[in-house]
Amino acid sequence: MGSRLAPAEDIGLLPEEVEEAVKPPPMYQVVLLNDDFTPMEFVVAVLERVFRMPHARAVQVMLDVHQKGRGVCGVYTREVAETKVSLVLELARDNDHPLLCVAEPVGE
Ligand code: TYC
Repeated sequence: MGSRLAPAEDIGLLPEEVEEAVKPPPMYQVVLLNDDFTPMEFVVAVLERVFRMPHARAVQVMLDVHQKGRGVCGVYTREVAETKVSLVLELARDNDHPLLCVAEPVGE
């Protein structure tokens, strides 16, 4: 049959499994929470390092969180979002800061 791919049903996939396989994955936003103790420069450094933000953007996001209480740092697949949350919490704990960060499904 030349180089054509087998139809999904020929390799044992049910229509709903095909549907699931081609759907884009659910996305999660990583949200940074404000607190009264974590130094601003530390938050900026975390945003630069973990979320690869340029300095000016990191300052802007930090100030936004400082003023509004929370802010989205980025949107990722679940595993990547959870890894970024763990990295932020580890950096915060290693430096004795109470900085908090959570991942939540987009659209909640
Ligand atoms: N509110 C902190 C301060 O005044 C700064 C801060 C910003 C802390 C953002 C956490 O996610 C945060 N030092």
